[in-house]
Amino acid sequence: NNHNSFVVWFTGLSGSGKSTIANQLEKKFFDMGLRTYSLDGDNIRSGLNKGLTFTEEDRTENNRRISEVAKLFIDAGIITITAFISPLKADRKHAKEIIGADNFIEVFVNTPLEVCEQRDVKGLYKKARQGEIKNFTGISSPYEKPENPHIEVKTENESIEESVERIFKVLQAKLEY
Ligand code: GGZ
Repeated sequence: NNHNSFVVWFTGLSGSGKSTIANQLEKKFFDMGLRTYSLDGDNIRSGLNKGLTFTEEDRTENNRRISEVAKLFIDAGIITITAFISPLKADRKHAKEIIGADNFIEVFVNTPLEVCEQRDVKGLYKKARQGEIKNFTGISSPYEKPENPHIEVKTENESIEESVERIFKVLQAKLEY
């Protein structure tokens, strides 16, 4: 019953552009009349995962619960997009196992730390450097790059629109008509 549904699992640093790309991708599916749902910090860390911190243990639990929720969404036939840092290889591997390899598309938003830190849209990198935020990904907590993502996006080389289009084309090939 999960024809036509899959999880697009974004991974990348804070400020890499995951959410922006995810939102534009979702709009493309919406315009095609397809049902989608995006899971992100705004709807998961504020509710279901309220109380989880940024320790390694809590990130693992955060990512595990997201995977289980994403699985329910694809069972419901909904294209599901997740936009979380998901910094640990083992956690992404586990996500793929929970969701099912056939329904799991990993997209690595490979924006270098220097660029994310330069942008510092929310001022979090500055706070992390000053020690005001602990366990900050890329500064005081690891980010393990995926070695074999289905799709890799480099936001310095490509516009957001181009990245979205490239991801969309790969996913279109997975859709059944
Ligand atoms: C990383 C943090 C931290 C720490 C707060 N480390 O750019 P944002 O603000 O909007 O996105 C980041 C978000 C990361 O949460 P995730 O649930 O995606 O992370 S994980 O998959 O690792 O569980 C950032 C904000 O939360 N934030 N503290 N210490 N990002």
